[in-house]
Amino acid sequence: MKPQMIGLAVVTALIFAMTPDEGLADAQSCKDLARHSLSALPDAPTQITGTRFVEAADGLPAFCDVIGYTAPQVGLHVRLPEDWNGRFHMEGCGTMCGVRIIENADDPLSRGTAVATTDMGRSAPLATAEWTGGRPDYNTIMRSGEWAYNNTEQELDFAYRGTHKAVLASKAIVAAYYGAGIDHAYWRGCSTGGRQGLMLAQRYPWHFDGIVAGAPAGIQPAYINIFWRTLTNIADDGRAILGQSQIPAVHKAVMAQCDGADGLEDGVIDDPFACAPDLSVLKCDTGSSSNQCLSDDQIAVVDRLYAGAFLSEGLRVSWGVPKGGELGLMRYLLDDAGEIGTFEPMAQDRLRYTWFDYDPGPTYDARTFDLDRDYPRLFTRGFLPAPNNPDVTDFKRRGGKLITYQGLNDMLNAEPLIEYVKKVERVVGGDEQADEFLRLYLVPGMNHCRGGFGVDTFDWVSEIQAWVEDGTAPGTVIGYRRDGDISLPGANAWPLNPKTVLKSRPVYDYPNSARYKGRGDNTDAKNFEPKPLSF
Ligand SMILES: [Ca+2]
Ligand SMILES: [Ca+2]
Repeated sequence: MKPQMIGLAVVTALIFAMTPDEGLADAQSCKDLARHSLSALPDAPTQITGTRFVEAADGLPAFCDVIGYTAPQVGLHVRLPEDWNGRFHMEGCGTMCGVRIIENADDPLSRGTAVATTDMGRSAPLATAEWTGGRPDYNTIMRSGEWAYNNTEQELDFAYRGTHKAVLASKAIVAAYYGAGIDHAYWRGCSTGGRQGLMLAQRYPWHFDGIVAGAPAGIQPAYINIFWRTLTNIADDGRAILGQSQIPAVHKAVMAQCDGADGLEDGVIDDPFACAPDLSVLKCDTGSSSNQCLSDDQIAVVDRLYAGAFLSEGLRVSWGVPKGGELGLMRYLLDDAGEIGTFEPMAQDRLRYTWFDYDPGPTYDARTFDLDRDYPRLFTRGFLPAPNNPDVTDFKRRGGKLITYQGLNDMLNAEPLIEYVKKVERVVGGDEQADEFLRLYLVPGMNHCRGGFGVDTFDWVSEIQAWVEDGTAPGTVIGYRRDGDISLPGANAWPLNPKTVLKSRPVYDYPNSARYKGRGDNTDAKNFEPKPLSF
């Protein structure tokens, strides 16, 4: 400890000795916050419906826990730490939201940052686990679309307005509590959270200084891949052609042909765009298919799944399954060959309640979807939540920084994000201009947001902070794979406990992907180098 720091420690100790109820004072200001009126906040009249003071524990500092909503019914959850560092972090949501999982922001909170999240305008019952004494079934809430039935108002909130209002309200709560302005504001989210992040850069460029937008959903306004995969596997008699239990054999055959092509057999295809597997190896010798081999019809399905969807005039309307990501098909091919083909609930709800101009409603059967007839009908509403405007020049001009990333095994497809980033580059005047504020990282082997066979844990918070606050742009970023853990890093996550790290890998900004140099420990990042992807 430096001498002046010892001095500071002594002074701090004296202050605490002189004011023994320092913690209580904060508990009092947290209590007072509940009576603070924000009902006249411009564009976001807000009610704080509850506050409680939470003592420091489990790696988190003491904080004031705040719930409330902003008009019309956009739910908020805000956490205000003691010893605030002047930063504001907002955490994105997932799928169709309706929940406030503030625990996902534990890592910035543990560093002294004020954190917030929103349900995007749809406050489902039991949306806030900790306040209801148990963990609600988040997935059922988030994957259900009934709320959007003939409900344009809430669909607007889900598209962009709710997030905007929640930002206004959360920032006002932070300012009211600390009596001071925010120094730096950050957004982090993946999937729907990534969509929210891009949308903020596009529509509200003044809200955040730094945005981390992972696997943004819906850049293709009607991302029909989430149900087309099921649809293209249903025969005329309604039965599934390829069975769910056959998918592992397909994955195995693809890995046998493409995994080692990058110089390392590690379960990860570093350049899936270069992988062109010969599927004939899967063909059964005898007439009947099994979990080990496929019929001609089944191989034709796999071919279609990889190729993606096209209108009969030739226009591509969806990208295909990423090579190496086949196991992600499990949730789209719910049935075994010969069973009645059924759709994943969320995919079906998108069609029933959110994409058509007039919601067909709960009786709609996705099997009746005709690509040529119905795909062009999805655009009036499908465009509402699509974060696809490449003109983010105002965000750049304001000094905003944007990191976006996606897994290359992601069933939501990375290709639309790559194409979007290329459009942004053209709009801002080229590669170099884009480099001043934008980085795209593609992560080999990672599924949607996390999981899969590659690394899936990154300290994006430190990367974006360093870029915004010190002007240090992210270069090579190290990703980690943790033992059995694909959850978001919690409090005290960084630096990661080395005992929990199985491997680390560098990720390079697009167009590069990491390749093994050919010698040395292949779990160590330093033995990899950048090579351009084929897309
Ligand atoms: Ca490999
Ligand atoms: Ca609707």
